[in-house]
Amino acid sequence: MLRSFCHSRFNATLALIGGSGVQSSLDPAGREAERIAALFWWMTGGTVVIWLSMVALAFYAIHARPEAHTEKRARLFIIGGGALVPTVVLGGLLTYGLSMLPDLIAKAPDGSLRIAVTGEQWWWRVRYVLPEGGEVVTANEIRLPVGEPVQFDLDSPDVIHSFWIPTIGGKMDMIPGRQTRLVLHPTRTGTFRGVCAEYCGASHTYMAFYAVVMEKADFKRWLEEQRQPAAEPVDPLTKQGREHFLANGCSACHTVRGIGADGLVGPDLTHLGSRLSLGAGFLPNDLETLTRWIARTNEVKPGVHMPHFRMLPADELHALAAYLASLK
Ligand code: HEC
Ligand SMILES: [Cu+2]
Repeated sequence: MLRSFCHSRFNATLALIGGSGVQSSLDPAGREAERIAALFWWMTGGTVVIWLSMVALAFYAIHARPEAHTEKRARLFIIGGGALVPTVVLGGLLTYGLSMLPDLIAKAPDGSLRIAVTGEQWWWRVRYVLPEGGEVVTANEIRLPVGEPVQFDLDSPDVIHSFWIPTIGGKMDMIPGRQTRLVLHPTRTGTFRGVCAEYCGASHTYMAFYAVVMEKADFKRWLEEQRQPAAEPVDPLTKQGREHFLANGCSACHTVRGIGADGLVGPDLTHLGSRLSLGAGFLPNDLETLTRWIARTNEVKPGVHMPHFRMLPADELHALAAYLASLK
């Protein structure tokens, strides 16, 4: 377990230090992130120029002889350098920054892909709103078609979270009792990482997700697969696993479409096996981790709202994990 924790921290740290990778706003893969990166470089450039001028002036002031300046020139210098130049420079940078706002909070054009994301403690409920009506429900992973605008409708039932995929765009708060909106335009395919950017409780740090930007045709195929009910178990082990899932009350909290499990407290598990991560973007999705998750949930994720199932015999845990892993 510790290894997995360190592993994900390690990855995130690397991404931050490297200034590139799956979670960097300076290596943009979206139109909004490109603008934010440009804003960052202009502001940084402005800061460097102002700082260098101030250092130069300080050196000049140390070495200049006071009698070299008339009273009038000194006053002009104070008004010009102390008020006029800062007002013009900072005003310019501010205007440039503010002029981006209307675009960043605009609605997506009619007919655009819409995804409702709810921030839960501490995971993401994801619903694709289909243009023909209906929804495709999944969790803890977001897939997007490249080159198309997508509108996220964001909310939360209890505490404030913030939805952020740094590589694709800016962040937006998820506020109880209100719906907020974020429009993004992914510009290249790849697997990126999103995080919760507002401290929301014990497992805030472990509330992440993968955002996979795909070719349009691949995305369509993926969405159609996600729309299907859960795969039928084909071998005795996974068949047993399904029975254990229903017998142990997992279905009170989890939905697995097609087997009569329709709980809404936890993430939809209908296609759990197809997801890149487990437990909201911070654990690898493999059999070993899945078994540990079910048996020792509370040790794996602090404050988690899922009971642990340590009392189950090992073969039952194994069958449960095998069944969930088979749900591609
Ligand atoms: C009381 C409600 C509850 C019960 C009962 C419950 N779970 Fe959960 N489960 C949750 C919640 C809430 C989460 C999300 C936790 C998080 O990531 O913070 C979760 C997460 C999971 C995940 C990770 C999902 C993902 O998207 O990564 C798996 C797998 C899982 N549960 C399996 C099970 C199994 C198997 C059982 C029965 C043995 C079970 N759960 C029983 C509430 C429950
Ligand atoms: Cu959060």
